[in-house]
Amino acid sequence: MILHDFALAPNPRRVRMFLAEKRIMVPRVQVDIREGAQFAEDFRRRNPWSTVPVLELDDGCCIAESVAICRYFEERHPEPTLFGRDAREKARIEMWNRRAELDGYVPLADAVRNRLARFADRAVTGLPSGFPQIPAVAARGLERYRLFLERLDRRLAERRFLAGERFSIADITAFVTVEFANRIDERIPEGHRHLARWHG
Ligand SMILES: N[C@@H](CCC(=O)N[C@@H](CS)C(=O)NCC(=O)O)C(=O)O
Repeated sequence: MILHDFALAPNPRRVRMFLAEKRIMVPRVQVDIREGAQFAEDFRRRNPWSTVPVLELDDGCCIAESVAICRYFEERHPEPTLFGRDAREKARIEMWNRRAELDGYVPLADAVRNRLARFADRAVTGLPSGFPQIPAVAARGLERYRLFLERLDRRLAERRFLAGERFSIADITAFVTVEFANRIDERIPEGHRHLARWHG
């Protein structure tokens, strides 16, 4: 088994945090997406969508998508659970993880990719060119990300972690998102003290 990783990228970081929580060691290889290694033919054979992370199993089966990879490890190593135990907890964690990804990570990624010079003509992940940056998309992404932080702060006023009293995959997704925002110098706003407590 090998994890196709890139140390500087947020989605592979989700998987690395997940593995660290479960104390699982997996051999890793770096795919330097800043140098375009995700577009090399041998990588595209593993994941035609040209994104990391990818988990390659011993029989050659390749699993892309960070949450799918995390689910694989949850099945193989159930303890400590990061996806929940019973129907209710599993559903709550799924709900918060989807919110963190769809209302937090995705808008923020739009803001980052439509703003940083490094992504000029590459505003869409996994494509080498042909997608110019659109400043209005960056602005809307940032607005939505800030709204997400407000909601997160309100939620964390009531609960220790996103989905309740147990740390979960939802916290990992949200944490990596908040860290990713540093790329565009977007910090946790002053008044968000519950969010600041959770972030540590
Ligand atoms: N939904 C995917 C997103 C993967 C993704 O966007 N990966 C980025 C790194 S964080 C990537 O590989 N980017 C390649 C590129 O920019 O072309 C997942 O959760 O794994």
